[in-house]
Amino acid sequence: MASAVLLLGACSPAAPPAEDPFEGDATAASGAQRAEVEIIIGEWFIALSGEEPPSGDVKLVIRNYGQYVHEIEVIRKLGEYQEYEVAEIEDIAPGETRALGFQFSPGTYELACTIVERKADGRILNHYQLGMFTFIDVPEP
Ligand SMILES: [Cu+2]
Repeated sequence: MASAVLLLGACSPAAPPAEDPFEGDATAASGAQRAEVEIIIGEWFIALSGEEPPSGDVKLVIRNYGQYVHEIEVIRKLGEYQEYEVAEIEDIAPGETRALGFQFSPGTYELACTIVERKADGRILNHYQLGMFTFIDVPEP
């Protein structure tokens, strides 16, 4: 006599959606207060629209008011000759706004666009040399 065997499909629980630490508001869920700092960029400037960021968890909101694609590198300055890149947002299109979650320590940072491009008419545009950098000083908490 044949017995019927029921095969039940394994039911694996759905994984919760992963939070993107660079785009979302991941810390809001934990109840932490995240400061927001707006940075405006264009030809040929990088500027904070408000106050300098505090130390700790900060959401950088970058708006490209220019006609060209730009990028933002966040560079930690350690003394006069030491520095290292700690974050980067590339390919920010004209009119685009991008967000980046970042943990600031007290000290000096440089924000820079280091794109070097050759235009159709042969001009070479070095964004940094044209003025796309600024320094920010993050105070002790
Ligand atoms: Cu640029």
